[in-house]
Amino acid sequence: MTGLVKVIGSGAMTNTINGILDGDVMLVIGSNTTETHPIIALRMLAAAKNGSKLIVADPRKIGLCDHAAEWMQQRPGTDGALINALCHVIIRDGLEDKKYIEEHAENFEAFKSSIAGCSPEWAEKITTVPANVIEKVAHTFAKGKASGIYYTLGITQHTSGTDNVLTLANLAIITGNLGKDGGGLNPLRGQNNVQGASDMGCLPQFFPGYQSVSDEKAKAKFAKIWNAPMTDKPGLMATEMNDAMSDGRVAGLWIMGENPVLSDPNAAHAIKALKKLDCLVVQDIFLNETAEIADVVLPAASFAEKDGTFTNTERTVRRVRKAVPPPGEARDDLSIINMVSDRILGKQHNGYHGAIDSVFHTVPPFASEVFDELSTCWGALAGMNYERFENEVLAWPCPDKDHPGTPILHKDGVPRGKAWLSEITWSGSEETPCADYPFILTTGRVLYQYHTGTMTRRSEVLEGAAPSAYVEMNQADADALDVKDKEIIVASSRRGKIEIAVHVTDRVKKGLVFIPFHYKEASVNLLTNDALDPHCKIPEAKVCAIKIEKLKHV
Ligand SMILES: Nc1nc2c(c(=O)[nH]1)N[C@H]1C(S)=C(S)[C@@H](COP(=O)(O)OP(=O)(O)OC[C@H]3O[C@@H](n4cnc5c(=O)[nH]c(N)nc54)[C@H](O)[C@@H]3O)O[C@H]1N2
Ligand SMILES: Nc1nc2c(c(=O)[nH]1)N[C@H]1C(S)=C(S)[C@@H](COP(=O)(O)OP(=O)(O)OC[C@H]3O[C@@H](n4cnc5c(=O)[nH]c(N)nc54)[C@H](O)[C@@H]3O)O[C@H]1N2
Ligand SMILES: [Mo]
Repeated sequence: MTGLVKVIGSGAMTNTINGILDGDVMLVIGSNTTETHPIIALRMLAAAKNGSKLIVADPRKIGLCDHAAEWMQQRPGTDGALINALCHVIIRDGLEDKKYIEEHAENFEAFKSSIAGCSPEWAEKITTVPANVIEKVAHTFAKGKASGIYYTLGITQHTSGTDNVLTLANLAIITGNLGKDGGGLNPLRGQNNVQGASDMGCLPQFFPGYQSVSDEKAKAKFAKIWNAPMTDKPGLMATEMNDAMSDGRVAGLWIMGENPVLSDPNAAHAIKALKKLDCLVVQDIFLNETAEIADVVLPAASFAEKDGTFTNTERTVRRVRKAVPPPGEARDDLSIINMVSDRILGKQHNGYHGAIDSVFHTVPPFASEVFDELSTCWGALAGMNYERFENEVLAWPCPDKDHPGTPILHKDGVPRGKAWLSEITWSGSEETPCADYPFILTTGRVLYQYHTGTMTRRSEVLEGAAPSAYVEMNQADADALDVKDKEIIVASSRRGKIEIAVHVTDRVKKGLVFIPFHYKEASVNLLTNDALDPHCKIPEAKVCAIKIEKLKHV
């Protein structure tokens, strides 16, 4: 993780969405952008139309492939080898940006020797991408005036997720694409405000603004601001909590806006762990599958029923305004937290309704006050406030009231001084196909559904467009299994089994199947592997081994 922070800071896009139009090469790797970030995909398609070369690296024939100059169809879980080979060719053929490396990078010689063996022929054996395609892509990327990298879960949801990101950082650095319009290293973040949540400190090792809990200075600073002693021990990552619940280290859990019963890999293990808790509190806008097994359910208000800010993938902070009051006894998340913490501190609200503002349904401190406090804790937000949001769109860092914000990061070099070139040895997925479980299963999303479907499956239009679960399978595999399109089959892994309809398609190659995780009636997370990346603890949702059998009618 430190390596990652060294290079890319918070994990936001280094560049901007509109900046996609300024580049002349786009490498989109592990991102089904037209379905999962359709607005960003519009920029990519516009750029491609204007002559920017689109390179797609994805094991599935995704929508972008139709517009791509090159498509590398790697075997899932082999990106580390593929990217190391791209870097190998670039250096072998003398295409690296020597001036940038000299001025802005370090550890070049060690990095260069670490990839000496990563020839395109070596990578072809691992990835199945032809060596000549790897060479062509390496040349196109390195010769671009501005080559941008765009990646998401196909890169990160692996036990080698952190390593994969570091190899992409290496590629951006050796080609001098950090801090350049149209270039950069751009993770497209998932949820509308996942960037904001990370910025606020919803990470177990950080105070707000990525200030480490183990940093004495930060600890003293927050102890003073919050007038309370601070710990220097990082908490558990969400993905580490299931084991902690199972072995009794965690006895109570308060979940706000997540549905782990369906979204956690190896869901049966997650459900067992949740059921073992002494107390499970779920705060959600709907009674989701996790709320169904909770001891207490706190009804929350949706985005349209509350005030606050959302920070998007390019670090711009925007106001969210309450359009309608929350229904019934639902309250905005901040007010619920305030009410509970007031009770803990002994402040009374004269019963549930008494002190709640009857018009605004809120309990102080209000969202704007929380933001003001935050801007005193973290220099990157120091120049932002609700007044400025009325007229300006600001990207952090925005250190003072006159600062216009920073759309592109690292223009004058990276925060640590020089960008570190990491020596990464490719390691495969934790579970690979075998005689008993011969298929690689990869999982993900479709355009019309959002995660566990709590919201989208309540919309007739969206549900009508994508109403049921399916497994994408190649014709050759369907023939070998003697199954037909739309036939229900049994898919099972070492962890569980589901029944699901076959969708025969050339989107996947022989040996690979894809199942979206939106559907509770065929919850694919009963099959997936909860093995974690050792650094950032992301689970390996993109690769596990399964078998597929015909459904036997009895
Ligand atoms: N419609 C819709 N949009 C969404 C969401 C949603 O649920 N629905 N969720 C949002 C959230 S929170 C997130 S995080 C993003 C996720 O956005 P994406 O990461 O784009 O979504 P996924 O479908 O999970 O996976 C992306 C791609 O990874 C590919 N892939 C699988 N294995 C590998 C591999 O080993 N290597 C590579 N290079 N690629 C691989 C898959 O074929 C797929 O095309 O989407 C956001 N947008
Ligand atoms: N197999 C597989 N599993 C995956 C993934 C994958 O690609 N494959 N992707 C992973 C990723 S990247 C993600 S982000 C997760 C998503 O997993 P989750 O976050 O668990 O899934 P959601 O369905 O988005 O659940 C969000 C919950 O928040 C509620 N909600 C919405 N708005 C509000 C609000 O304002 N306040 C409150 N309190 N609640 C609200 C919704 O009703 C819903 O119940 O899934 C992960 N799991
Ligand atoms: Mo996500």
